[in-house]
Amino acid sequence: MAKETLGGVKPYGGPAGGWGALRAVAGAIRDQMGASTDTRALLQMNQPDGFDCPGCAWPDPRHTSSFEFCENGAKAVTWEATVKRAGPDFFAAHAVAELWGWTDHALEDAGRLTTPLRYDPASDHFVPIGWDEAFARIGAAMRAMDHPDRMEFYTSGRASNEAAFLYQLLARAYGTNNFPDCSNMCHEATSVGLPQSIGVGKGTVTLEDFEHADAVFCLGHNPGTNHPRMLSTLREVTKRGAPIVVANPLRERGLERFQDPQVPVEMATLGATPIATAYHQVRVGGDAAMLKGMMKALFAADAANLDAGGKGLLDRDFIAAHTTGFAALKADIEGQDWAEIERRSGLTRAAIEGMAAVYWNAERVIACYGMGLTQHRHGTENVQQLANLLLLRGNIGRPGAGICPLRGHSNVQGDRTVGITELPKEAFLQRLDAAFGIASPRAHGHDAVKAVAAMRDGQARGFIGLGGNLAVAMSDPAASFAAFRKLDLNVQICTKLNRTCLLVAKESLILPCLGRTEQDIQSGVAQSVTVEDSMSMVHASRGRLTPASPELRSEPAIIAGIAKAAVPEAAIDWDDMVADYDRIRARIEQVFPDFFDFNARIRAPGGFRLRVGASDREWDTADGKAHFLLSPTMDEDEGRDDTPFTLTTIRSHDQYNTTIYWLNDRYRGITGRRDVVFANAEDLAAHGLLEGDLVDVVAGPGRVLAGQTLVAYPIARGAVAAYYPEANCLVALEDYDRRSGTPAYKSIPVSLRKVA
Ligand SMILES: Nc1nc2c(c(=O)[nH]1)N[C@H]1C(S)=C(S)[C@@H](COP(=O)(O)OP(=O)(O)OC[C@H]3O[C@@H](n4cnc5c(=O)[nH]c(N)nc54)[C@H](O)[C@@H]3O)O[C@H]1N2
Ligand SMILES: Nc1nc2c(c(=O)[nH]1)N[C@H]1C(S)=C(S)[C@@H](COP(=O)(O)OP(=O)(O)OC[C@H]3O[C@@H](n4cnc5c(=O)[nH]c(N)nc54)[C@H](O)[C@@H]3O)O[C@H]1N2
Ligand SMILES: [Mo]
Repeated sequence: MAKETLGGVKPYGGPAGGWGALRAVAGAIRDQMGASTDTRALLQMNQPDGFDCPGCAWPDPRHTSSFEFCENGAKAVTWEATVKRAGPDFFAAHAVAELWGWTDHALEDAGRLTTPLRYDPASDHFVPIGWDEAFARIGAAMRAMDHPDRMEFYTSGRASNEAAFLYQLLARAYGTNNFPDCSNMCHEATSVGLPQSIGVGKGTVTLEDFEHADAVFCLGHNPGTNHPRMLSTLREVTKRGAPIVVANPLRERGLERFQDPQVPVEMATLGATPIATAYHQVRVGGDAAMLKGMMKALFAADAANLDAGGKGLLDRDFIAAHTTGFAALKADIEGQDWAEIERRSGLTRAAIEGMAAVYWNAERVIACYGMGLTQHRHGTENVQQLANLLLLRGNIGRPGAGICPLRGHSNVQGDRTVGITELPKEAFLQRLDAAFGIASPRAHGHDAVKAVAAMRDGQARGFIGLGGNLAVAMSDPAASFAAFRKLDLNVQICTKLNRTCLLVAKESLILPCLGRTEQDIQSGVAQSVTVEDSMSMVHASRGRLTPASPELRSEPAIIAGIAKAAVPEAAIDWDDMVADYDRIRARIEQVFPDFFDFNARIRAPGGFRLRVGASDREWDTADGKAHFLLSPTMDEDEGRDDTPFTLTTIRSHDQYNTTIYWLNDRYRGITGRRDVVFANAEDLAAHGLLEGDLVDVVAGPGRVLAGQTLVAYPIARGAVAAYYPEANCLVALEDYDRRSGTPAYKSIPVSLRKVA
């Protein structure tokens, strides 16, 4: 079928950003905020005195001057600041059985929740309930559990540091370390992999480092959609003439060309800045092979350089002084076979050598990466191979160089910092116990996959979600939906209705909370919360809008309400902390010494940076060294060669995780639909398929995504791509990285079955 006749599919010729982005913002405001609205909200985003953008975790360069434009930040804000409401009338009009049939988009588009709700099984409706009764019911259900490990405390990464800290305190006072969290599905490969390599599970660069980098590598992330403010940074890098090398199976417009809406000349002249200097369409799941190939090329070039009387291309002083494991890594890499590297990566040896040459010709290198590296069976090893590559030339812990994981939710990193972890360290638990007079449990708890498995198997009986939409975000909806339906208690603390709320248990409650954009008044005083961005900068965020409903409570207040009902015996003065968030911060400081002078330091414009040892070449590992680590395999996805295609799941330009704003994906040329599968044109021809054909995507018995339309797209051979969350039905719950628990959302072996 020709492009023109295939509905909603038309290649996009423009740059990322530009007028299309401005039009999209205007559309978002019109759609969600009506005529009467307060668009000032948008303008207060990331200002010294405003709120932190709930969009992404990319830092704001200024935090002190006017707001920085970002289309997808604007969508996140208008979606939250919408004038639409899902109040008691809405729930009286729609039974749960009916709502279940709505799309994910329609559920959230009903608007902001306004009042606490309890599920009434007799009528199959959610009905309003008072806060006190809601807390009493939750407390009673929690106290009825026969063991604290029956409860799962999920966190999605929008929660502030203050909310997350109280939440982990609640769970530990109650008696469990079951902390499934969104980062388990996201950068857990980073949180597990990097501490072993460099002693810290966070990025080592600051925004300023980008001003000094001589080359930037972008592996498996899509900033045009997911971290749009990063494009301004990348634009500056190319303007300086520093190369940007991309490894991504799909051609992503934001990595190719960017028209900066902040630059009037570019806008007026319709000019654009090219971003990538080299774009390598690595095979899906081919990064480990590519990274090993780059190191192999580097070792060879280093040897040749030494032979020719040079100093070599490795930073030998750094390696000797700061690392262990070099000899073993060298032997491992030199033992790899080029033919195998080419086959696994889908890139030619010449291409990989070219990438490596850019790497060794640059004095200072930053490597950025996202879900394309982490969401694989060997995601942890991928991250560690990237760290190896950087360590070989001392590219960690000096200006203009380092590793830069693109984090997910705007405060996912901060939530971890303040104690949301199923694997707590003993020293932290001792400080927590001393600060609050509790006896925290020592047994490690569940991550996200294990939590859903425990619910499925009946070991977990209760769930509280501090934000998020876990049942939809998780692999295998059939398994996760059934797991939720078996529960005794399902509590969702959220801003909008989503499918996880509709998975009713014996007792189900929806507790509506304030969003980032809204005023949070406690004891008559407007409160600020704090968040930590991708670069470990902690700063304050203060909402300005009038809350969507007078009945909304803040996340800290809701957590305190649950805590008082569930663990009344704990001698913790919850109300005192909630009355003034400075007191929560003082407690955070007491438990986490890195937050010294917390309340003073967040009052400084721009906040402060938390210590990241590796940024200063202080390696917080057992032996005080950075480690070269081996990966036993080059195959990220182990022996799954027998299916014709490997499917990766991606985000459209008009979604925020499970929140579907609209059905468009502008840069990939898709309008008004999401039921598409992107495939390489030559692969289509080789399999006797045509663009426009209707196919079922089959991952195994019972794992079928039916009725998708094929779209020819510049994507690596052998790869196909479909949207998350629709494609989650193709991922088995058991399909995850054994070391980090991260689901393998980015490499699913599939075949395509043409629908007659
Ligand atoms: N507007 C918006 N912003 C967001 C989000 C959102 O949904 N919408 N989500 C937030 C969250 S929670 C997160 S974690 C981040 C996610 O940010 P990203 O990491 O950018 O997320 P994805 O869209 O999942 O995929 C990234 C890229 O990986 C590529 N890719 C797929 N498979 C492979 C592979 O095997 N190898 C390589 N090298 N690349 C591959 C895809 O083509 C895609 O370009 O964004 C955050 N920001
Ligand atoms: N196939 C596939 N699956 C994936 C991924 C993938 O790339 N591919 N990515 C994974 C990743 S990286 C992530 S992070 C997860 C996302 O998993 P989650 O974080 O669980 O999901 P979200 O869609 O971000 O959550 C949306 C809901 O959060 C609530 N919410 C919004 N704002 C607030 C707030 O301020 N406070 C509170 N309390 N609630 C709020 C709203 O009710 C909304 O419905 O999905 C994972 N799943
Ligand atoms: Mo994420």
